[in-house]
Amino acid sequence: MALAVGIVGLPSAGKTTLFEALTHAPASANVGMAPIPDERLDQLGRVIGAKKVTPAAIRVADVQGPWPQLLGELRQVDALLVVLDGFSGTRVPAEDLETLRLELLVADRDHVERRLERVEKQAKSGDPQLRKEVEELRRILDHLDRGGTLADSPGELPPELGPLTTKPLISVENGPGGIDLKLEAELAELPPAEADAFREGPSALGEVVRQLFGELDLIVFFTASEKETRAWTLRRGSTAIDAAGTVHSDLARGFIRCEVIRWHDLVEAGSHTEAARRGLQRLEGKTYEVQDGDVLNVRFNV
Ligand SMILES: Nc1nc2c(ncn2[C@@H]2O[C@H](COP(=O)(O)OP(=O)(O)O)[C@@H](O)[C@H]2O)c(=O)[nH]1
Ligand SMILES: [Mg+2]
Repeated sequence: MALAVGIVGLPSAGKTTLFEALTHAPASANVGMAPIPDERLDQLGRVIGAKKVTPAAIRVADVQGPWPQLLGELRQVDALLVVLDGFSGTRVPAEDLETLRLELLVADRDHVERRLERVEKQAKSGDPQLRKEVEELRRILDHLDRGGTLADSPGELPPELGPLTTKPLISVENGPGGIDLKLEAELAELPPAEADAFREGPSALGEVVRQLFGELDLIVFFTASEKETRAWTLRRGSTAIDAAGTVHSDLARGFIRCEVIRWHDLVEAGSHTEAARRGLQRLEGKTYEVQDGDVLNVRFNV
């Protein structure tokens, strides 16, 4: 499952506009994939002569609904993307960001409190596991009431909690002081080269995506064949077998070993064969830690 990002912000701040700009999907979709521009992938595709070049993507949700339901959905995502109205002249973006942070803090406190009430009732049965959770939740609530946050709460958080305030949060100011999202949503309908020519440079949304990558601690690896050359995301620290599973479960199941070339070596060599001849291709096993920019070819047998 691809990593997911939820868009939050005040009504009419430009959430759906950002969704359209990132995913190139219609506003009615609510969930879409945001392709991640990557110059390395373009170079690889050209050198390989790939018929199809597929960028890596992050799932983006333009979360809808009344506040409680919306918060429930946001607990499921990996990061939050906040849109701040900087175009209408009626809002102060920095203040709106502060308000939202407070709302998330309050929502997390309420969430802990409600869970504590529920688990306290269940713990009357004497189940030691539940009693332990009651103690943990009381300790956390006490920490929150002293002005702490879940992010700096000592000890482990119960995994069922799904906190909001510990998620990476990236804000986008919509307007002349930040990114003109309305323009970006319109340009998303053009081929990327034409859009770049129009704004005389790459989209500032690329920077937002890069920030997300950093916050989520993601790396990119590539698979490069003539049929399809493709970029994939992976959590930093993942191994060759994780990468194989990202491409297809069969590749992980039947994993034998994997050939690894640095993307730049492959571009310079011009082909897998030439890279191998130059000794730039390595053979690695399941536990190899995949590096950002690796081109992988998994040998497998099912
Ligand atoms: N002028 C201008 N209008 C914008 C901008 N971004 C969004 N809008 C308009 O503001 C309205 C609300 O935007 P929308 O994305 O639907 O907001 P949401 O309620 O947060 O999803 C729409 O009519 C947009 O076209 C912008 O950067 N400039
Ligand atoms: Mg909307």
